[in-house]
Amino acid sequence: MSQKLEASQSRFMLPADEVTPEHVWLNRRRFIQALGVAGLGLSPWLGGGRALAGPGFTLEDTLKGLAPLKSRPDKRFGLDRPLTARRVAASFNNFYEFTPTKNVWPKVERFQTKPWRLEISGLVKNPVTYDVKDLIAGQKLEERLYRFRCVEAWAMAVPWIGFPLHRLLKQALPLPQARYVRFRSFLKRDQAPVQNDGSTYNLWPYFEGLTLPEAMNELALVTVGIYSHELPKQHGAPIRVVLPWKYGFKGPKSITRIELVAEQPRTFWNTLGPDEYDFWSNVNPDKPHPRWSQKYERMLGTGDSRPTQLYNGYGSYVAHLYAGMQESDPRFGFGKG
Ligand SMILES: Nc1nc2c(c(=O)[nH]1)N[C@H]1C(S)=C(S)[C@@H](COP(=O)(O)O)O[C@H]1N2
Ligand SMILES: [Mo]
Repeated sequence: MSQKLEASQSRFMLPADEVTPEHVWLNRRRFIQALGVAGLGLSPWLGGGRALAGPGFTLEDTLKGLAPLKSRPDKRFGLDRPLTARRVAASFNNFYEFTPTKNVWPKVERFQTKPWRLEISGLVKNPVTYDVKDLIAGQKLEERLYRFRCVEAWAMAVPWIGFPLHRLLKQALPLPQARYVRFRSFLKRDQAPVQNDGSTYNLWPYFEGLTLPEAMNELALVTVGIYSHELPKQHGAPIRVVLPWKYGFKGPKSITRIELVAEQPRTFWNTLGPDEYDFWSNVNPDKPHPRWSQKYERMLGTGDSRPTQLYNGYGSYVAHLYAGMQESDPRFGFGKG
């Protein structure tokens, strides 16, 4: 292991890294009480409980055996808050293919993420299908400390490892008609229990989309690791998208296809709940979700409350994408302003 890697690892060994899942659970319950949020869709704070791993399957099992990844720290992305502890981030997730609760890790044991193929197709000159292992081996990886904001008002700050999405798109050579990008996650009904139950959010595989300029933005990260290692399955192994200026659901996990298209694509949550989850979904404190305020966010693990920032604080990178629009423009954020 390189010195650089060791140094970057020790940076993350904060006291909070010892926080146990029990603390997470307690904070979560406090959080539920504080917000008084209930309902369907993206707000099932109430789900869960400690669930139902196979006998002896532990959170530790989802972290052990992850290969370390070499990366160069990208110094442009400093944080205004402490990193979320590794085990906290790995034990409070949204991954509806496995469960509508936050307790995803106990459900991923059977999920096979190797080998994995990723197709880049559609309106491109150079369609290509990568073996993800080779794709990762062939990239210069960067480590970026990003804030991350879920539409449900929880937040974290984590060291992702990946590379800019624009690299893949440029290699594929988009045709002039390509104006949007559509992402598709996996379909493995035998490994993802909710995909197999025939009812819950029955629109699989998960799909998302961006405009091509959004996808080409420097911030849009093809993500293959976190905390100096490959992604644990609950974080969307082996390859996912992270868009730190948008609500978390815009970044699909465990993707299998990136397709360039001419028309604005439909998206999973917008199709299921068009009044609540917009195509744009840029983080905006002044656009409440129809069922809760977006003024504040709660940090996972510590429970700290912080004011939400427009574009999650990344306006210097992305505000130009939405320049000139009116307050009422959904690109500015969604909800009853
Ligand atoms: N395929 C897929 N991708 C997904 C989701 C999902 O349910 N399925 N949930 C989204 C939501 S709502 C959030 S907040 C983030 C959560 O990422 P994390 O669990 O790594 O924190 O993943 C996003 N990507
Ligand atoms: Mo989310």
